[in-house]
Amino acid sequence: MLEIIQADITKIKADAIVNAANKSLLGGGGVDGAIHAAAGPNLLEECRQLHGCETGEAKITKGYNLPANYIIHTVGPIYRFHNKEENAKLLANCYRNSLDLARKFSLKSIAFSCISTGVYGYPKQLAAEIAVKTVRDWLKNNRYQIKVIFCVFDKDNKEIYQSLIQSKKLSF
Ligand code: AR6
Repeated sequence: MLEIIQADITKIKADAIVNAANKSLLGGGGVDGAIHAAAGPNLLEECRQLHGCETGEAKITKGYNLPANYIIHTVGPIYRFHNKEENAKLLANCYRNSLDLARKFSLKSIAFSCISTGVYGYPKQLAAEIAVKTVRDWLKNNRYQIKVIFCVFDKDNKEIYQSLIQSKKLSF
């Protein structure tokens, strides 16, 4: 099941929310900064034990002061560092690996932020197409029941996701 919510992801009560982190996993700006600020300092403590995360990979922590039980930290590609195909592959890996972790922890709901579409510079339309296609394929291939929320923050992403989720046909 897919859903779009326009909200601050730190307010969402899902089994897990997905953070758009950096390779250090030690916090930053954007959604990462908001999640660390809302979760509290114990999150940073746990993140220090994880020794970073490669681009496209995902790691899980507790949610601490958040309404969500868990935080899945994934590192999206920095758009200018890769060609179009590499970017697409790395971004798809973020969604797939996050969903694999959710299944491993028997989670029943997961809210994704729009990974890489802020300071990492991924064009929003392209990123959303990859997000929706990857999640749909994963749900089809895994036969695992989980509610997937796309948590959009800005108006552009809201409109892009709404039109993608209405139409089954994607442009690739
Ligand atoms: N709730 C939901 N979405 C949000 C929130 C929020 N509170 N705040 C921002 N967004 P970004 P990236 C949206 O830049 O591009 C950090 O410094 C935002 O509108 O947070 O993957 C990390 O430490 C955008 O659509 O993440 C990394 O260094 C989306 O979240 C770097 O930024 C992602 O924007 C990662 O860059």
